[in-house]
Amino acid sequence: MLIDTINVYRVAMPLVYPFRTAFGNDAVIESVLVKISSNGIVGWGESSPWKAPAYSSEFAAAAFMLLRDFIAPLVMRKDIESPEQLLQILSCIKGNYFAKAAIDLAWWDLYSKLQKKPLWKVLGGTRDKVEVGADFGIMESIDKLLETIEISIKAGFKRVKLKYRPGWEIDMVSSVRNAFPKLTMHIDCNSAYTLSDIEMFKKLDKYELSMIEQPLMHDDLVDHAVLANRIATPICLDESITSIDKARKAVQLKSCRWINIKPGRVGGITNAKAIHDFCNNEGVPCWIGGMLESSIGSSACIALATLPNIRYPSDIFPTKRFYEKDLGIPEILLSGPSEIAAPNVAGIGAAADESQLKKYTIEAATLP
Ligand code: OSB
Ligand code: MG
Repeated sequence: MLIDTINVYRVAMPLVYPFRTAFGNDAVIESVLVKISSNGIVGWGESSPWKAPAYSSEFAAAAFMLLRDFIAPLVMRKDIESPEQLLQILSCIKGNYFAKAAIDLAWWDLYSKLQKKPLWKVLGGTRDKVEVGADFGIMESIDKLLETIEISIKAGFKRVKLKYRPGWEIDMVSSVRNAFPKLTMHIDCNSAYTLSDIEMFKKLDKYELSMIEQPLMHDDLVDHAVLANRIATPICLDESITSIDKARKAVQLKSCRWINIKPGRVGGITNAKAIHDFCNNEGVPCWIGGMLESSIGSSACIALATLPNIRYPSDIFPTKRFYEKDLGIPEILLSGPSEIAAPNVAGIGAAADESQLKKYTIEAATLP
């Protein structure tokens, strides 16, 4: 697979309403797209670190620049036959997982297209439909939240994730638990807390949350192990797991009982699969997270969610939940209550809609 052309795009995708989390209120999602070509066949990749370095230290403008000035020149005109070879080529760049993920996804799309197989089958997926959950940002009132949860329960969603931040905490969880005693639910703190909040986390134990996602610092493993030892509710790490090495250390330290795998955050599909396989061997269950990607990035998440150690409904959403029109085609649709079908086409299963791409592009580069 000789890579002969590379296109890089930084795009801004307007949301239908702002997404409110512990790290900010966003009305537009900035994402980075990569198109690689080999002999006329193209592969699409996407990764979405967002506009500001508020979820992690990465951000879209920097990822774009890194892809254009360092990563694309490293990959250009190379004959890359295996995912390990791509990792090897990129190994001289430290960190910058989101930027690396965009090219990794494009490589996997192209690779599975050449094999004429869906990506999820190439990866060894064991189911053709994946379970997905409903997810709620911080809202203007508890009543509004309860009303919205009720709608998703009626629509058949099997679990609910609630964004959690100072000012939207125990009272919120207790109201939801009172209204829905049997609901499978968890909270996502997006690293808004420290060990000085242990008493608050202990109080959450009685609400039987299935897990608490990323309570402490975005790059911490040690304090999470301390917290995990003091509370009954399982901890799930998201932000802290940026590599297979971090996953190994988290398991060794007992920092978490679950791992949320996001292909962007860990540098792509090869690393995501490696983390999945490692956790499977260690008996640590996983699920797949997302960054509100277009259907290109979401399709990679769907492929990963077909793997056997994905044991909780994933954060993969139908396009219409966040966007009026998807940047990718086809858009993501539910195939049934709380479920999305893995596509039966070769590759990742989505590509950019050229007119949407043109509309949303902030900057673009072409190599050579
Ligand atoms: O922490 O999981 C997160 C979205 C963007 C950035 C970070 C996160 C999220 C989500 C995804 O929570 C949920 C969703 O896709 O609605
Ligand atoms: Mg999270």
